[in-house]
Amino acid sequence: MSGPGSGKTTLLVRSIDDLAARMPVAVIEGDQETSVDAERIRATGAAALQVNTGNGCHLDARMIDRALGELAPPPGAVLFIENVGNLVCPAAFDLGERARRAAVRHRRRR
Ligand SMILES: Nc1nc2c(ncn2[C@@H]2O[C@H](COP(=O)(O)OP(=O)(O)OP(=O)(O)O)[C@@H](O)[C@H]2O)c(=O)[nH]1
Ligand SMILES: [Mg+2]
Repeated sequence: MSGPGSGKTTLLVRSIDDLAARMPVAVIEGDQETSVDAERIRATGAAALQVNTGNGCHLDARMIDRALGELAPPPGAVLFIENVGNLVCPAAFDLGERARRAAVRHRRRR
């Protein structure tokens, strides 16, 4: 979770590169409209499902339940959830996650 454009998908892609050889990885991508992020994740070889929330500014547990049924990750898989780029709404909703992480964008050195 974190604000729009702060590096959530970039961090996930990099994490999958590090983890994929050791365990299956699946990703639920929350976004208000597009499916671009899920395509970026699938390009790594990991399973990904886009959940579009439309006017909604966060994912909820029911959306995760539905998406999990569709993704059907194998036992032992690690599941990442990228929430909608919004630092306010997602904080109040329990998705059943074990841990939450915020992506913080660092300025690149010149
Ligand atoms: N300088 C810098 N740029 C970054 C960093 N992480 C990501 N970016 C760039 O920031 C832009 C947005 O990154 P994304 O990973 O798409 O960010 P996001 O949080 O998933 O964006 P949304 O899903 O649209 O909210 C891309 O152009 C990335 O290349 C970082 O640590 N430093
Ligand atoms: Mg993203």
